[in-house]
Amino acid sequence: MAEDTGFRITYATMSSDNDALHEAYDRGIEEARGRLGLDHPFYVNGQERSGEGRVATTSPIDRDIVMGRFAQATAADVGDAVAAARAFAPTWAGTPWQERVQLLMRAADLISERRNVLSALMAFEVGKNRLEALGDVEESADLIRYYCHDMETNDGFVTPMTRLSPAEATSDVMRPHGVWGVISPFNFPMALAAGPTGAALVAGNTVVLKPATIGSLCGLEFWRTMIDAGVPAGAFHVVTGSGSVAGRELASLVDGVTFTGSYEVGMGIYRTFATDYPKPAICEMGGKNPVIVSRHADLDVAASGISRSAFGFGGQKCSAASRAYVEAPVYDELMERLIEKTSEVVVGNPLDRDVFLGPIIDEAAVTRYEEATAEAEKNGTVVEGGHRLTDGAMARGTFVAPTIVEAAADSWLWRRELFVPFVAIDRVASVAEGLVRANDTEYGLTAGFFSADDDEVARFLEGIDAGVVYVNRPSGATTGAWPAVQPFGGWKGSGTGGRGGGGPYYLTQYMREQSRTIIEN
Ligand code: UN1
Repeated sequence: MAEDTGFRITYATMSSDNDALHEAYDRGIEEARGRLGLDHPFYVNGQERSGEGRVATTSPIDRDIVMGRFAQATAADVGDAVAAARAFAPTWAGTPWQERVQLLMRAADLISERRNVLSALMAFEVGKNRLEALGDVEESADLIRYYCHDMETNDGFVTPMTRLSPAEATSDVMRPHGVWGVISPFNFPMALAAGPTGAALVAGNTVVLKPATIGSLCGLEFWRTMIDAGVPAGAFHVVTGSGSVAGRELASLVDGVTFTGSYEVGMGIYRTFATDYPKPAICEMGGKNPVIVSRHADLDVAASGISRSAFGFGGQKCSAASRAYVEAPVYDELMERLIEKTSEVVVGNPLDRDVFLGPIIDEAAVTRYEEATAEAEKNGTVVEGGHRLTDGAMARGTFVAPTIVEAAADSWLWRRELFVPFVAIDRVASVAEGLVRANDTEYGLTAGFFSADDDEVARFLEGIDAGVVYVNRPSGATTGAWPAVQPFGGWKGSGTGGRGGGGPYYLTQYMREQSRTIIEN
């Protein structure tokens, strides 16, 4: 059992000096160390499979830490996993929904119980700080709980309908599609595997999960926790391997798919998924999330919200704040406070108690960061940061300084998703101009606004094209949605649904309606 440290962690948790929590986490780190550097098979029907070849990954904290060597699934392995899931699908769909809910609630509790070791493994694997890693694990459990709760409040989605005569009875029943594929990203390696998997399973689909290569260990640990909790091995399978082989094959075989990742890959899946007949493809893609700061804003709150959302997990959330438009009269003061907040960001080993910003994911991310900095130097000004950090042990990892830039209006820095701790700021003459520029993007995921003026707030809410919006939020201007609190999903190029995860319209995407009329004689 995880000790009850009496402290609830979400992404909105700003700090924790709770000793019991940290001591429990420290023990999680020690347990996690014992699980590093091992060989990992993947699992079809609970049976180990070795695929073809293994890929070793290292920790972004320190290239000398080998996370593990992960078996690479071939197209044939993925075919076997989908066939196994298909064979079990009628049994799982035929299991009373109350039993599915009971099993999944147990799985959610087991995830919470194991949160310290799971989040420490995650910190090693992707470089999340303590609160962000604990948040990711607890979000996984809460997403599953939310979908179970949704199933219960809707009575299993069985609805009695109107009778045209006493002899006629019609019920409306939401039923699963069959086999669901889940392709999850590195940045929320538990939550973005657990959320779609939990929804698909509680709805009665069987699932094949393909986690990102960096994130495979968390994916496998999530799978094991579900199986340990009693989810049948026929209902949930996991394959590790590349996106171009295993991911592509998975998307070609399943009845429904949930992909979270880049716009390019997501749109590719969305365009090609349905070949023979229409099938659901839920794609959650990128963001280029804007913040608007009005002259009526509390600037301290705004600076805090921007800093936390631009630099939290190194800007590697699709919800990260990457653009800020500030009304001219408060621009200088906002910039001053933002520089101050940024200089207070503690960068270093994310396993350490007081570190906020760990490494970014890999060398390719460092290259993107360096290209963005070069563009700001050429076409604007680097106000703060802009360099790789190599002091001491950081030399063995992929650490960079949190960065604030000013950039010319036509710079690509305003358009391209970077996924690094990097925010561009500009002056605007009015909130209306801020809105026009905020919406000038192919994306529409999250957005933030800071103002004490209610009319302005109403205009922002009406005018902004984004699925998740926050007003005057110091814990995150654009990040930190929590299940049952902020449904999370994007508009435009950010997502297919406009029906957020952890919200009331998500689960039914995993089901199809059957209207059943029976004439009694
Ligand atoms: C993602 O980064 O892919 O609101 C989505 C947040 C997180 C976002 C997760 N729940 O910041």
